[in-house]
Amino acid sequence: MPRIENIRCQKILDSRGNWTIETKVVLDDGTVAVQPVPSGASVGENEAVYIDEEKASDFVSTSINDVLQGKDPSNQVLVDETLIKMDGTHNKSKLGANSILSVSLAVAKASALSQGKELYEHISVLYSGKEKNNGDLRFPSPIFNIINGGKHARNNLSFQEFILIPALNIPLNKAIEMGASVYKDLKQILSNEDFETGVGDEGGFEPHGLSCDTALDFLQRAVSKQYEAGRDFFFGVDVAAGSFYEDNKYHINEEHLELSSNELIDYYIKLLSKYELIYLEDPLFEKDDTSWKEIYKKLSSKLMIVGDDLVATNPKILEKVIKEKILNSVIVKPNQIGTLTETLEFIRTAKKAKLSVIVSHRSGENPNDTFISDLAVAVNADFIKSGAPARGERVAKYNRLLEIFYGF
Ligand code: 2PG
Ligand code: MG
Repeated sequence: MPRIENIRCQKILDSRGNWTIETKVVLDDGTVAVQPVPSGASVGENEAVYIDEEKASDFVSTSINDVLQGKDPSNQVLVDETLIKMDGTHNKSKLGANSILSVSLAVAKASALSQGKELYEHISVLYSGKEKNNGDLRFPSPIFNIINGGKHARNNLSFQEFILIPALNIPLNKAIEMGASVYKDLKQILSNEDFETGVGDEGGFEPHGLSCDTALDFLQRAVSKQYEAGRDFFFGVDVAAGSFYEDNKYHINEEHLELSSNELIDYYIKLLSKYELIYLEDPLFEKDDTSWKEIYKKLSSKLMIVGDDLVATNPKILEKVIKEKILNSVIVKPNQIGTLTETLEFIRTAKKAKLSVIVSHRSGENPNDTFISDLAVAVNADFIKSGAPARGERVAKYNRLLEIFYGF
Protein backbone atom coordinates (compact mmCIF):
# COMPACT_ATOMS: atom_id res chain seq x y z
CA MET A 1 0.00 0.00 0.00
CA PRO A 2 1.50 3.36 -1.04
CA ARG A 3 2.25 6.00 1.58
CA ILE A 4 2.54 9.77 1.49
CA GLU A 5 6.23 10.56 0.96
CA ASN A 6 6.28 14.31 0.57
CA ILE A 7 4.00 17.34 0.46
CA ARG A 8 4.99 20.70 -1.00
CA CYS A 9 3.12 23.90 -1.68
CA GLN A 10 3.73 27.03 -3.73
CA LYS A 11 2.06 30.32 -4.58
CA ILE A 12 0.46 30.65 -8.02
CA LEU A 13 -1.86 33.15 -9.72
CA ASP A 14 -5.60 32.52 -10.09
CA SER A 15 -7.99 33.62 -12.85
CA ARG A 16 -8.28 37.13 -11.38
CA GLY A 17 -4.54 37.60 -11.09
CA ASN A 18 -4.68 37.11 -7.31
CA TRP A 19 -2.31 34.86 -5.43
CA THR A 20 -3.52 31.43 -4.45
CA ILE A 21 -1.67 28.19 -3.67
CA GLU A 22 -1.20 24.75 -5.16
CA THR A 23 -0.07 21.66 -3.31
CA LYS A 24 1.88 18.72 -4.66
CA VAL A 25 1.52 15.33 -2.98
CA VAL A 26 4.11 12.66 -3.80
CA LEU A 27 3.53 9.03 -2.85
CA ASP A 28 6.27 6.47 -2.31
CA ASP A 29 5.11 4.54 -5.38
CA GLY A 30 6.07 7.53 -7.54
CA THR A 31 2.55 8.98 -7.91
CA VAL A 32 2.42 12.78 -8.08
CA ALA A 33 -0.76 14.89 -7.78
CA VAL A 34 -1.10 18.66 -7.79
CA GLN A 35 -4.14 20.60 -6.59
CA PRO A 36 -4.73 24.37 -6.50
CA VAL A 37 -7.50 26.09 -4.54
CA PRO A 38 -10.06 28.64 -5.76
CA SER A 39 -11.33 31.72 -3.94
CA GLY A 40 -14.55 33.72 -3.75
CA ALA A 41 -15.35 37.41 -4.08
CA SER A 42 -18.70 37.20 -2.34
CA VAL A 43 -17.43 35.40 0.73
CA GLY A 44 -20.07 34.56 3.34
CA GLU A 45 -19.58 35.10 7.06
CA ASN A 46 -19.88 31.36 7.74
CA GLU A 47 -17.03 30.29 5.47
CA ALA A 48 -13.79 28.71 6.67
CA VAL A 49 -10.98 31.24 6.58
CA TYR A 50 -8.15 31.56 4.08
CA ILE A 51 -4.80 32.77 5.37
CA ASP A 52 -1.98 34.62 3.61
CA GLU A 53 -0.61 32.47 0.75
CA GLU A 54 3.00 32.74 1.90
CA LYS A 55 2.10 31.46 5.35
CA ALA A 56 -0.20 28.80 3.91
CA SER A 57 2.51 27.37 1.68
CA ASP A 58 4.96 27.33 4.60
CA PHE A 59 2.49 25.43 6.80
CA VAL A 60 1.85 22.85 4.09
CA SER A 61 5.51 22.29 3.24
CA THR A 62 6.62 22.08 6.89
CA SER A 63 4.20 21.15 9.67
CA ILE A 64 1.53 19.45 7.54
CA ASN A 65 4.18 17.57 5.57
CA ASP A 66 5.76 16.34 8.82
CA VAL A 67 2.47 15.07 10.24
CA LEU A 68 1.13 13.38 7.08
CA GLN A 69 4.32 11.70 5.89
CA GLY A 70 3.89 7.93 5.97
CA LYS A 71 0.07 8.07 6.09
CA ASP A 72 -2.14 5.98 3.78
CA PRO A 73 -3.57 8.37 1.11
CA SER A 74 -6.62 6.17 0.56
CA ASN A 75 -7.70 6.84 4.13
CA GLN A 76 -9.18 10.25 3.39
CA VAL A 77 -11.06 10.41 6.69
CA LEU A 78 -7.89 9.92 8.69
CA VAL A 79 -5.97 12.49 6.61
CA ASP A 80 -8.75 15.07 6.97
CA GLU A 81 -9.30 14.42 10.67
CA THR A 82 -5.58 14.84 11.25
CA LEU A 83 -5.68 18.21 9.47
CA ILE A 84 -8.77 19.33 11.40
CA LYS A 85 -7.18 18.36 14.71
CA MET A 86 -3.89 20.07 13.88
CA ASP A 87 -5.79 23.25 13.08
CA GLY A 88 -7.99 23.07 16.17
CA THR A 89 -10.19 26.09 15.34
CA HIS A 90 -13.88 26.07 14.32
CA ASN A 91 -13.17 27.88 11.04
CA LYS A 92 -9.71 26.59 10.08
CA SER A 93 -8.18 29.96 10.74
CA LYS A 94 -4.95 28.65 12.25
CA LEU A 95 -3.61 26.55 9.37
CA GLY A 96 -5.93 28.20 6.84
CA ALA A 97 -8.74 26.61 4.85
CA ASN A 98 -6.61 27.16 1.74
CA SER A 99 -3.70 25.09 3.14
CA ILE A 100 -5.99 22.37 4.45
CA LEU A 101 -8.17 22.07 1.33
CA SER A 102 -5.25 21.95 -1.09
CA VAL A 103 -3.76 19.05 0.87
CA SER A 104 -7.08 17.25 1.33
CA LEU A 105 -7.92 17.34 -2.38
CA ALA A 106 -4.38 16.61 -3.56
CA VAL A 107 -4.30 13.50 -1.36
CA ALA A 108 -7.60 12.31 -2.92
CA LYS A 109 -6.20 12.88 -6.39
CA ALA A 110 -2.96 11.05 -5.59
CA SER A 111 -4.85 8.11 -4.16
CA ALA A 112 -7.07 7.85 -7.26
CA LEU A 113 -4.04 8.00 -9.55
CA SER A 114 -2.07 5.38 -7.65
CA GLN A 115 -5.06 3.00 -7.75
CA GLY A 116 -5.41 3.58 -11.51
CA LYS A 117 -8.89 5.00 -10.98
CA GLU A 118 -10.63 8.05 -12.37
CA LEU A 119 -11.01 10.70 -9.68
CA TYR A 120 -14.82 10.47 -9.72
CA GLU A 121 -14.57 6.69 -9.18
CA HIS A 122 -12.40 7.17 -6.13
CA ILE A 123 -14.58 9.95 -4.69
CA SER A 124 -17.65 7.80 -5.28
CA VAL A 125 -16.18 5.09 -3.05
CA LEU A 126 -15.36 7.68 -0.38
CA TYR A 127 -18.88 9.08 -0.67
CA SER A 128 -21.02 5.96 -0.73
CA GLY A 129 -18.67 3.03 -0.31
CA LYS A 130 -19.73 1.93 -3.79
CA GLU A 131 -17.78 1.63 -7.02
CA LYS A 132 -19.28 3.50 -9.95
CA ASN A 133 -19.41 1.80 -13.33
CA ASN A 134 -19.73 3.71 -16.56
CA GLY A 135 -23.26 2.34 -16.83
CA ASP A 136 -24.52 4.02 -13.66
CA LEU A 137 -23.10 7.46 -14.25
CA ARG A 138 -25.62 10.24 -13.79
CA PHE A 139 -24.59 13.69 -14.90
CA PRO A 140 -25.37 16.99 -13.21
CA SER A 141 -27.26 19.58 -15.27
CA PRO A 142 -24.89 22.39 -16.18
CA ILE A 143 -26.21 25.83 -15.27
CA PHE A 144 -24.60 28.84 -16.96
CA ASN A 145 -24.05 32.27 -15.48
CA ILE A 146 -24.20 34.38 -18.64
CA ILE A 147 -24.71 37.91 -17.28
CA ASN A 148 -22.42 38.94 -14.41
CA GLY A 149 -23.18 41.63 -11.85
CA GLY A 150 -22.48 42.34 -8.18
CA LYS A 151 -18.93 41.69 -7.05
CA HIS A 152 -18.10 39.77 -10.23
CA ALA A 153 -18.55 42.65 -12.66
CA ARG A 154 -17.66 46.28 -13.27
CA ASN A 155 -21.26 47.28 -14.07
CA ASN A 156 -24.16 48.61 -12.03
CA LEU A 157 -26.13 45.38 -11.54
CA SER A 158 -26.73 44.57 -7.88
CA PHE A 159 -27.65 40.93 -8.44
CA GLN A 160 -24.57 38.81 -8.99
CA GLU A 161 -25.51 36.14 -11.54
CA PHE A 162 -28.14 35.68 -14.24
CA ILE A 163 -28.28 32.00 -14.95
CA LEU A 164 -29.43 29.90 -17.86
CA ILE A 165 -30.80 26.49 -16.84
CA PRO A 166 -31.31 23.82 -19.53
CA ALA A 167 -34.37 21.58 -19.08
CA LEU A 168 -33.54 18.56 -16.94
CA ASN A 169 -34.29 15.95 -19.60
CA ILE A 170 -31.57 17.25 -21.94
CA PRO A 171 -28.42 15.08 -22.02
CA LEU A 172 -25.21 16.71 -20.81
CA ASN A 173 -23.50 17.07 -24.21
CA LYS A 174 -26.60 18.63 -25.76
CA ALA A 175 -27.17 20.92 -22.76
CA ILE A 176 -23.61 22.25 -23.04
CA GLU A 177 -23.96 22.77 -26.78
CA MET A 178 -27.30 24.56 -26.36
CA GLY A 179 -25.99 26.72 -23.50
CA ALA A 180 -23.00 27.78 -25.58
CA SER A 181 -25.19 28.70 -28.52
CA VAL A 182 -27.57 30.82 -26.40
CA TYR A 183 -24.49 32.52 -24.94
CA LYS A 184 -23.40 33.49 -28.46
CA ASP A 185 -26.89 34.67 -29.37
CA LEU A 186 -26.90 36.84 -26.26
CA LYS A 187 -23.59 38.36 -27.29
CA GLN A 188 -25.03 39.20 -30.70
CA ILE A 189 -28.18 40.76 -29.25
CA LEU A 190 -26.23 42.85 -26.75
CA SER A 191 -23.81 44.00 -29.39
CA ASN A 192 -26.62 44.90 -31.84
CA GLU A 193 -28.03 47.18 -29.16
CA ASP A 194 -24.65 48.76 -28.41
CA PHE A 195 -24.10 47.14 -25.03
CA GLU A 196 -20.57 46.10 -24.07
CA THR A 197 -19.81 42.41 -24.52
CA GLY A 198 -16.73 42.24 -22.31
CA VAL A 199 -16.99 39.51 -19.70
CA GLY A 200 -16.93 39.44 -15.91
CA ASP A 201 -15.10 37.14 -13.51
CA GLU A 202 -17.23 34.11 -14.40
CA GLY A 203 -17.33 34.64 -18.16
CA GLY A 204 -20.83 36.14 -18.33
CA PHE A 205 -21.25 39.48 -20.08
CA GLU A 206 -21.07 42.59 -17.93
CA PRO A 207 -23.12 45.22 -19.78
CA HIS A 208 -23.73 48.54 -18.09
CA GLY A 209 -27.17 50.06 -17.70
CA LEU A 210 -29.37 47.00 -17.10
CA SER A 211 -31.74 46.26 -14.25
CA CYS A 212 -32.52 42.80 -12.95
CA ASP A 213 -35.66 42.82 -15.01
CA THR A 214 -33.97 43.85 -18.27
CA ALA A 215 -31.12 41.37 -17.68
CA LEU A 216 -33.67 38.56 -17.48
CA ASP A 217 -35.38 39.98 -20.55
CA PHE A 218 -32.08 39.71 -22.47
CA LEU A 219 -31.74 36.09 -21.36
CA GLN A 220 -35.26 35.40 -22.54
CA ARG A 221 -34.67 37.00 -25.92
CA ALA A 222 -31.41 35.10 -26.39
CA VAL A 223 -33.18 31.82 -25.66
CA SER A 224 -36.03 32.69 -28.02
CA LYS A 225 -33.64 32.94 -30.98
CA GLN A 226 -33.50 29.15 -31.25
CA TYR A 227 -35.37 27.70 -28.30
CA GLU A 228 -38.32 28.18 -26.04
CA ALA A 229 -38.18 29.47 -22.47
CA GLY A 230 -40.21 27.22 -20.19
CA ARG A 231 -39.59 24.20 -22.40
CA ASP A 232 -35.87 24.12 -23.31
CA PHE A 233 -34.51 26.62 -20.81
CA PHE A 234 -35.40 28.14 -17.48
CA PHE A 235 -33.78 31.01 -15.60
CA GLY A 236 -32.09 31.51 -12.29
CA VAL A 237 -30.52 34.32 -10.30
CA ASP A 238 -27.77 34.21 -7.72
CA VAL A 239 -28.78 37.35 -5.92
CA ALA A 240 -25.93 37.20 -3.37
CA ALA A 241 -28.20 39.51 -1.39
CA GLY A 242 -25.71 39.92 1.46
CA SER A 243 -23.54 42.02 -0.84
CA PHE A 244 -26.11 44.87 -1.01
CA TYR A 245 -27.66 44.59 2.45
CA GLU A 246 -26.98 47.47 4.79
CA ASP A 247 -28.87 48.99 7.74
CA ASN A 248 -31.65 46.38 7.46
CA LYS A 249 -32.37 47.28 3.85
CA TYR A 250 -31.55 45.83 0.44
CA HIS A 251 -30.08 48.58 -1.73
CA ILE A 252 -30.78 48.02 -5.41
CA ASN A 253 -29.05 51.21 -6.48
CA GLU A 254 -29.58 50.88 -10.24
CA GLU A 255 -33.33 51.11 -9.62
CA HIS A 256 -33.06 53.58 -6.71
CA LEU A 257 -34.71 51.03 -4.43
CA GLU A 258 -34.20 50.46 -0.72
CA LEU A 259 -36.27 47.41 0.10
CA SER A 260 -37.22 45.69 3.32
CA SER A 261 -36.99 41.88 3.28
CA ASN A 262 -40.69 41.56 2.56
CA GLU A 263 -40.52 44.08 -0.23
CA LEU A 264 -37.61 42.18 -1.75
CA ILE A 265 -39.68 38.99 -1.64
CA ASP A 266 -42.49 40.85 -3.44
CA TYR A 267 -39.93 42.01 -5.99
CA TYR A 268 -39.08 38.34 -6.66
CA ILE A 269 -42.76 37.46 -6.95
CA LYS A 270 -43.12 40.08 -9.69
CA LEU A 271 -40.15 38.67 -11.59
CA LEU A 272 -41.65 35.22 -11.23
CA SER A 273 -44.85 36.37 -12.89
CA LYS A 274 -42.86 37.56 -15.95
CA TYR A 275 -40.09 35.04 -16.46
CA GLU A 276 -39.55 31.28 -16.30
CA LEU A 277 -37.62 31.71 -13.08
CA ILE A 278 -37.00 28.47 -11.18
CA TYR A 279 -33.89 29.24 -9.13
CA LEU A 280 -33.06 31.91 -6.54
CA GLU A 281 -29.72 31.63 -4.76
CA ASP A 282 -29.03 33.62 -1.60
CA PRO A 283 -32.20 35.67 -2.13
CA LEU A 284 -31.70 37.18 1.34
CA PHE A 285 -28.76 38.04 3.57
CA GLU A 286 -27.60 35.00 5.57
CA LYS A 287 -28.38 36.65 8.90
CA ASP A 288 -31.90 37.70 7.86
CA ASP A 289 -33.29 34.43 9.36
CA THR A 290 -36.95 35.24 9.77
CA SER A 291 -37.21 36.35 6.15
CA TRP A 292 -35.73 33.07 4.92
CA LYS A 293 -38.69 31.38 6.64
CA GLU A 294 -41.03 33.78 4.89
CA ILE A 295 -39.60 33.25 1.41
CA TYR A 296 -39.62 29.49 1.91
CA LYS A 297 -43.29 29.60 2.88
CA LYS A 298 -44.22 31.79 -0.07
CA LEU A 299 -42.06 30.43 -2.88
CA SER A 300 -40.59 27.00 -2.18
CA SER A 301 -43.33 25.18 -4.10
CA LYS A 302 -42.51 27.20 -7.22
CA LEU A 303 -38.78 27.71 -7.04
CA MET A 304 -35.46 26.34 -5.94
CA ILE A 305 -34.58 28.40 -2.86
CA VAL A 306 -30.83 27.89 -2.80
CA GLY A 307 -28.57 28.46 0.19
CA ASP A 308 -24.95 29.35 -0.50
CA ASP A 309 -23.51 31.90 1.96
CA LEU A 310 -26.23 30.84 4.39
CA VAL A 311 -24.94 27.27 4.80
CA ALA A 312 -21.35 27.58 3.53
CA THR A 313 -21.00 23.79 2.92
CA ASN A 314 -20.96 23.38 6.68
CA PRO A 315 -22.60 20.11 7.86
CA LYS A 316 -23.47 21.59 11.28
CA ILE A 317 -25.16 24.68 9.85
CA LEU A 318 -26.98 22.43 7.39
CA GLU A 319 -28.48 20.27 10.19
CA LYS A 320 -29.87 23.42 11.78
CA VAL A 321 -31.20 24.85 8.54
CA ILE A 322 -32.95 21.57 7.67
CA LYS A 323 -34.81 21.68 10.98
CA GLU A 324 -35.85 25.29 10.35
CA LYS A 325 -37.22 24.48 6.86
CA ILE A 326 -35.94 27.56 5.07
CA LEU A 327 -34.55 26.19 1.81
CA ASN A 328 -34.90 23.30 -0.62
CA SER A 329 -31.50 23.41 -2.36
CA VAL A 330 -27.88 23.90 -1.38
CA ILE A 331 -24.64 25.00 -2.99
CA VAL A 332 -21.57 22.84 -2.39
CA LYS A 333 -18.16 24.54 -2.48
CA PRO A 334 -15.40 22.45 -0.91
CA ASN A 335 -13.36 25.54 -0.06
CA GLN A 336 -16.12 26.96 2.14
CA ILE A 337 -15.51 24.14 4.62
CA GLY A 338 -11.96 23.05 3.86
CA THR A 339 -11.84 19.25 3.60
CA LEU A 340 -13.19 16.64 1.21
CA THR A 341 -14.53 14.53 4.09
CA GLU A 342 -16.66 17.36 5.47
CA THR A 343 -17.84 18.23 1.95
CA LEU A 344 -19.02 14.64 1.43
CA GLU A 345 -20.72 14.60 4.83
CA PHE A 346 -22.54 17.81 3.88
CA ILE A 347 -23.76 16.27 0.61
CA ARG A 348 -24.95 13.08 2.36
CA THR A 349 -26.93 15.15 4.85
CA ALA A 350 -28.42 17.32 2.10
CA LYS A 351 -29.47 14.32 0.04
CA LYS A 352 -30.99 12.59 3.04
CA ALA A 353 -33.14 15.68 3.58
CA LYS A 354 -34.10 15.58 -0.13
CA LEU A 355 -32.47 18.91 -0.92
CA SER A 356 -31.22 19.57 -4.44
CA VAL A 357 -27.44 19.67 -4.60
CA ILE A 358 -25.54 22.16 -6.77
CA VAL A 359 -21.78 21.68 -6.90
CA SER A 360 -20.15 25.04 -7.58
CA HIS A 361 -16.95 26.75 -8.66
CA ARG A 362 -15.75 30.04 -7.14
CA SER A 363 -15.36 33.34 -8.94
CA GLY A 364 -11.56 33.09 -8.59
CA GLU A 365 -10.60 29.81 -10.27
CA ASN A 366 -7.68 27.90 -11.72
CA PRO A 367 -7.41 26.97 -15.40
CA ASN A 368 -6.43 23.34 -14.92
CA ASP A 369 -8.59 22.56 -11.94
CA THR A 370 -11.52 20.28 -12.71
CA PHE A 371 -11.95 18.69 -9.28
CA ILE A 372 -15.57 19.89 -8.93
CA SER A 373 -16.59 18.08 -12.14
CA ASP A 374 -15.43 14.74 -10.74
CA LEU A 375 -17.00 15.56 -7.40
CA ALA A 376 -20.36 16.39 -9.01
CA VAL A 377 -20.41 13.09 -10.95
CA ALA A 378 -19.24 11.06 -7.94
CA VAL A 379 -22.07 12.22 -5.68
CA ASN A 380 -24.81 12.36 -8.36
CA ALA A 381 -25.21 16.11 -7.87
CA ASP A 382 -28.34 17.56 -9.45
CA PHE A 383 -26.55 20.57 -10.94
CA ILE A 384 -23.09 21.97 -11.57
CA LYS A 385 -22.42 25.67 -11.63
CA SER A 386 -19.25 26.71 -13.42
CA GLY A 387 -20.00 30.11 -14.91
CA ALA A 388 -20.44 30.86 -18.59
CA PRO A 389 -19.45 28.49 -21.37
CA ALA A 390 -16.43 30.79 -21.88
CA ARG A 391 -13.06 31.60 -20.22
CA GLY A 392 -10.59 28.76 -19.85
CA GLU A 393 -11.07 28.16 -16.13
CA ARG A 394 -14.89 27.89 -16.52
CA VAL A 395 -14.86 25.80 -19.71
CA ALA A 396 -12.31 23.36 -18.23
CA LYS A 397 -14.98 22.08 -15.82
CA TYR A 398 -17.59 21.58 -18.55
CA ASN A 399 -14.98 19.91 -20.76
CA ARG A 400 -14.01 17.51 -17.97
CA LEU A 401 -17.68 16.54 -17.67
CA LEU A 402 -17.71 15.84 -21.41
CA GLU A 403 -14.61 13.66 -21.04
CA ILE A 404 -16.36 11.58 -18.39
CA PHE A 405 -19.58 11.56 -20.42
CA TYR A 406 -17.85 10.17 -23.52
CA GLY A 407 -15.50 7.90 -21.49
CA PHE A 408 -12.60 9.73 -23.18
C1 2PG B 1 -21.31 32.34 -5.63
C2 2PG B 1 -19.89 32.23 -6.11
C3 2PG B 1 -19.68 31.43 -7.36
P1 2PG B 1 -17.97 33.69 -5.22
O1 2PG B 1 -21.69 33.28 -4.95
O2 2PG B 1 -22.09 31.43 -5.86
O3 2PG B 1 -20.50 31.78 -8.42
O4 2PG B 1 -19.25 33.46 -6.14
O5 2PG B 1 -17.01 32.62 -5.55
O6 2PG B 1 -17.46 35.06 -5.56
O7 2PG B 1 -18.45 33.60 -3.81
MG1 MG C 1 -23.70 32.18 -4.58
